[in-house]
Amino acid sequence: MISTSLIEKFLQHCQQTPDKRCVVFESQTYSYADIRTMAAAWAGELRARGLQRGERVALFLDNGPKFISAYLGAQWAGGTVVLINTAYRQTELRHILRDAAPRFVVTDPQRNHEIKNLEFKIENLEFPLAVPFDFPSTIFSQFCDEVAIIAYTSGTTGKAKGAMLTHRSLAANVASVTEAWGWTSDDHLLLVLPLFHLHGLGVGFHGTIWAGASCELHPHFEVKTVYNRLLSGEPTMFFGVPTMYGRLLNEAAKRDQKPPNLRLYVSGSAALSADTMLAFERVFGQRILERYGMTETVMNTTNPLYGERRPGTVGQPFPRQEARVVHVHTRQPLPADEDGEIEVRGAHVFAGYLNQPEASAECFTPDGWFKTGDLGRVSADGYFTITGRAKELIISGGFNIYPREVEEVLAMHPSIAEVAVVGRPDPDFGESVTAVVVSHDATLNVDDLITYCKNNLASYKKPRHIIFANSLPRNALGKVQKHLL
Ligand code: MCA
Ligand code: AMP
Repeated sequence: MISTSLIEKFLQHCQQTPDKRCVVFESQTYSYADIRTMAAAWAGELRARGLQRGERVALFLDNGPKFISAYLGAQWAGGTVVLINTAYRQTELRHILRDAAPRFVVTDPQRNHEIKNLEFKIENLEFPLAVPFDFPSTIFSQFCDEVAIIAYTSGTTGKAKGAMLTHRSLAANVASVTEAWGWTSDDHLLLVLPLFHLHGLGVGFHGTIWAGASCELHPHFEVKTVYNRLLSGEPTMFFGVPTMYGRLLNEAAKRDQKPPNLRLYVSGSAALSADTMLAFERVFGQRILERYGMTETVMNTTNPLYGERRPGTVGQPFPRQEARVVHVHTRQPLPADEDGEIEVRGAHVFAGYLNQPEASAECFTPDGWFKTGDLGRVSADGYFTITGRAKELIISGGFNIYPREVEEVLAMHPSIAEVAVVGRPDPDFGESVTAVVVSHDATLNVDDLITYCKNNLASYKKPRHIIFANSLPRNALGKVQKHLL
């Protein structure tokens, strides 16, 4: 069992290797000691402003040193961090801020206007902060079972649910990940994923500070910059969603030079097609390691560091974790190669959804297996394959979009009588959002509808295609038959 929390591990590294580089951002290098000082200042500031243990601090920030130091500082001060995607607009923000009721929201001045309408008092702090703070570095083992992070993940009702991850589950996760992938203090991760999701934060950043390693953090994925950084030979690892690998392949076709081998390329958050994986291997000379995770559990299964990385599969459970396939109705475990729903169990699994006792109880079996809602099978030699989803979900470029959420916004439009939202295969994003709309307003314009969605929801949720129909296909019970769309 893991008895150290992430913060404790980070502080140990700060003590042992204070001058080692921890994060590089926009050509500036921050050592472990630098990040510790910045995090301590945030912890002190939050404490000075009255933050109590267990109270929530929401981060509405893009990637950067401010995110990292406020994140570590809030946890160091005993707070729970609420992660917010910076693409979120009023509809999503209002829901999250009401549900999580954070004591503080840390954001940038350019985002104040999004928050202002939501009845939050705005105070501007100078960054970096300079309030001294020194907490003992060993107290965290006492609150390992308290919630470290609340991460919102879309619910089937269209409203996101706050998945509560404890210090213990985060530590169990990162210990398994670093072990499975042989992550050492010599590693330098090229980190371009958003930190407000667990792929970037719980895998990329946590792994870095758990291993006492370093990362090169970018504001976002920009294919030319990433290709150039890979060419430099400096990063030893790169983590991406399949869209990023597809774009890197297109970029390689335009370049004369190919990057030297990295220690490890990892893909996740959405299915990596066997075609992309094999094409990447042909062009870049090495095979991507595909793994499978979700917000509620962070990481579940992985292809091996050494051994066969089997295309189209997500590998086997991480060390100290369990996974199985059960029948979707009887919930009984299935033999190898039979299709069912994937369930996982272990210390890495979350503690439930905030303010949702029923949904939290429903997603666990009495003996502690978490029902992932992902359909799949397992081979006789233990490799898992994801074949579909029991939950209605569109995954576009690694971002989750619940059709219901987009339908609810479109249905409120005065000119729309009926609407159904479905995912369509997309060469870049894997899947893309398509809305089938019934309207009696002949002047209704596609661009106006898209703008309407963007004003209400994160832009990546907007439909990429809008199809007008006279009616929607419905079954005898009146339910829209989406497979016919
Ligand atoms: C951006 N846009 C998108 C997406 N991303 N549209 C559909 N799907 C997307 N994924 C839209 C923007 O709204 C904007 O529209 C326009 O594209 C340009 O925005 P930009 O940010 O420049 O886009 P991009 O460079 O094309 O971004 C693609 C991306 C990004 C780099 C692949 O989507 C990304 O970083 N994805 C990673 C998501 C991730 O980390 N997921 C992990 C969650 P407009 O101009 O109209 O406003 S899952 C997880 O955490 C679990 C643990 C797991 O298993 O990993
Ligand atoms: P999220 O709720 O944003 O954490 O998304 C988690 C979902 O992403 C999972 O339940 C899966 O449906 C999907 N996912 C993550 N990794 C993979 C993968 N390697 N292959 C297929 N689907 C994946």
